Amino acid sequence: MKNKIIIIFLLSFCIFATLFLISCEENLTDQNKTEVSTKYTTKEKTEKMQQKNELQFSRESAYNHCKNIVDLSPRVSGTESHKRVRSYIKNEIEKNNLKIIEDIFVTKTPIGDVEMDNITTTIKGTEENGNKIILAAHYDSKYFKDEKFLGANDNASGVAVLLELLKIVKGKKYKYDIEFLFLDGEEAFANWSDTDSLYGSRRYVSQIKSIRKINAVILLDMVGEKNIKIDFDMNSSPELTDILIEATQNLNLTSCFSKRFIAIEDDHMPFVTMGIPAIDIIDFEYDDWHTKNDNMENISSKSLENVGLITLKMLDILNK
Ligand code: 1BN
Ligand code: ZN
Repeated sequence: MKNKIIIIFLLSFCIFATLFLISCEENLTDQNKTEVSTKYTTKEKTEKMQQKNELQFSRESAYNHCKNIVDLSPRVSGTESHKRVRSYIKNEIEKNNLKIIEDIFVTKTPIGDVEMDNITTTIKGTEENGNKIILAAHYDSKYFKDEKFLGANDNASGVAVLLELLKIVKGKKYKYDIEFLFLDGEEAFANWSDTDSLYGSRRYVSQIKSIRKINAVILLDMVGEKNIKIDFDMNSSPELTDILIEATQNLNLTSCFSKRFIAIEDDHMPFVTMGIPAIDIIDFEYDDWHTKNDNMENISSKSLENVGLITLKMLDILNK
């Protein structure tokens, strides 16, 4: 009987000791976990994920960019609030440790001389031959004399997708350079015409040294509307429309296409006219186009994400 008690006592001791050790180890692991997660700042974590090519397109982050830009808006070229949006874009580029190149110029418009600024940054490709793909979006908003026009969809949405893509493209190893081009002065100040519109893109193409170095231009405009329906733009280069279709099919996102075929004049036109392949990814059927209701209520983070994913897939195809 005495022996039995001793054995039971020893067994209980062993079980208790084992449970105690396991619980200590779990605490230690939790502690280590906290150490790892507090060891790095958000910026450092992003950099580490960029290096490992682990970053996913974040629809929340794209939506926040859109909201932040709208909160700083209107973005009429030449105004103080436009300057604040310029700073926001430049700050986001800097956060990714990339070099900002600004082309600040003054141009004649129907409301007088206006200062504009095309902002670019480039993520180098592995081939190092200077061949590039341009991802573009206009960041100015349309001027209205007596109205505060926010341009959430037109085109804070396109800029927001590009800013989120910056982070992801930086972690990829593409063959070609990827240039991010934040265009100014897309909107007309009075009536849309050859001379009153596309100020930034016309200026950009006037400075191109070799058109052969630009493999493709992908323009994002009005890409944030709920239930997005991307139009088939007949002014876009057919080879890039084919790639857009391939990318969208690949991602099972063909529901993002409209059934409309329309010819759109937008920032891709000066490139197309020069013989550079360019495409406008745009959903032009927008009830609140150029109205004061073009606000965040119309913006869907899902649409921003879908367009971001389609653009990334197009980059994969173009870099094959
Ligand atoms: C797109 C967004 N555009 C202006 N804001 C270009 C455009 C102008 C497209 C007129 C169609 C008609
Ligand atoms: Zn517009």
